[in-house]
Amino acid sequence: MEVTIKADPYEWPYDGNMDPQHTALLVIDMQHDFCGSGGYVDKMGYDLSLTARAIEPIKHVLGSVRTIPGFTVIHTREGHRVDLADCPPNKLWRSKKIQAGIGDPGPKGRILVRGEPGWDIIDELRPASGELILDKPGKGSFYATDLEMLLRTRGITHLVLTGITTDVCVHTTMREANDRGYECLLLEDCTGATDEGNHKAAIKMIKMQGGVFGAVSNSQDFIKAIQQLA
Ligand code: C5J
Repeated sequence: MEVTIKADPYEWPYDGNMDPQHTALLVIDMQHDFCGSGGYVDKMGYDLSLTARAIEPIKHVLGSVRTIPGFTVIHTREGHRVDLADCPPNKLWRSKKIQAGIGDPGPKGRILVRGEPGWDIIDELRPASGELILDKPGKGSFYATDLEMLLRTRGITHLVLTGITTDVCVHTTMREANDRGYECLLLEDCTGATDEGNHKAAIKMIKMQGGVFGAVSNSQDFIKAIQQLA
């Protein structure tokens, strides 16, 4: 059975069939630091509801994907070593400049530091047994990680992207994945940014030039399509 997803600017994937054996769902940085109170985004003073709104749609997508044998799920976490040895000095400086210093103490522990409560994935989207977890020091999921190796080892060629934030970690990952030849789909309601204008712009950018980085769909259309595989 051929499964395709209703998407913009083209029915996804380009090659006419979404094969779960060669597709991975990426859930990017659904950590307290990015959508929970007392975390990094909260400390920066942004509206948490803009990132937290992705939680429920992602929960439904995960529930659906988990019923399909062979569908790879990868959760990512942005964060740094306890001694911040992997935190570039300019990243650290910028964070301190806006009173959200990486490594500084906060209500959810040290900001963006591995092992701290704020760095943890939120309870609602806790990875299930067998799902992969990837720690990254930067915004993109490929830089300084073994993501490429994990995908190649499993023969994955197609990526479905969810998570936060749309304009930073999700976009960086999607752009890099696209350059590496992965066929990418972003689920719009499963993402969110710290600024609504940036979220909308990030979505628009993907759809330019016939889908310059891939295509955009939503949780409902994605779930409807993959239910045929369950
Ligand atoms: C940011 C992320 N926004 N996960 N990180 O700093 O998008």
